[in-house]
Amino acid sequence: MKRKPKSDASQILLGTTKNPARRYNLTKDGKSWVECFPLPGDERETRRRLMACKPLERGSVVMRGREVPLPRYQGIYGRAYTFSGKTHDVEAEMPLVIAEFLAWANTTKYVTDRADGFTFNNVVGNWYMNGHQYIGAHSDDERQIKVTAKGETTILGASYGAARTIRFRPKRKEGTISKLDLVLEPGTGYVMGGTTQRTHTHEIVKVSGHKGETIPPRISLTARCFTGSDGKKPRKTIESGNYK
Ligand SMILES: O=C(O)CCC(=O)C(=O)O
Repeated sequence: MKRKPKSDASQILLGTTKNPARRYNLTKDGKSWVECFPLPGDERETRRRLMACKPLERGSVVMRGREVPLPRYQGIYGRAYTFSGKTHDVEAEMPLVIAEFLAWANTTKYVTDRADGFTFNNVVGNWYMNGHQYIGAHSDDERQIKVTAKGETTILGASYGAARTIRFRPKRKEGTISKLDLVLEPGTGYVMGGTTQRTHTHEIVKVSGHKGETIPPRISLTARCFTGSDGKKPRKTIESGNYK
């Protein structure tokens, strides 16, 4: 009898940030990774301040030539960001709670341990009002953010409010690249580092049905280092995955 060839399916990792401060390698060579850690400060108070600056409109993206609303509220601070067919302009003002987050992000080892002048200069805020709101699988457009000579990028995230799952999926099926489902508990920081944007997509998983309705709001802030000048369009816009 012919044996079925051994599946080449990716390893599936499951994680939670209940006990943060750990690194998950997404590739066997350890070049793509996610690290999580407890955030400083009072989570409830930060969440309250962030809820007070939720954008009024959901905003939109362009998918297959059509303008469609984002399935969450989103604000861009510091530098404009082009994705999914359009340039998302910065909000007129950066709320103090977001400016404080950006200043803190620039004191972390992800900045201070580097000798290349890397500084976070942009924050994307996402407000997911219940489990039905999500962000689809995507990876960051490396033409807009700082990439090292080794092809590494650093994106620092912070999660407040409801615990939600961030899912990392390998872009290639073959090999030993892992899929990771990481439950982000309130008050957790995470860094997507190394070559993660090249090898994996990430998303906040949608929770459908009644269960989704009952999930309280979650707010995330992600800090990036943009290399272009403010509001300048990159050479091309991206339409990566179903980023919406
Ligand atoms: O809400 C999150 O933690 C993820 C945000 C995200 O995927 C992004 O900013 O690219």
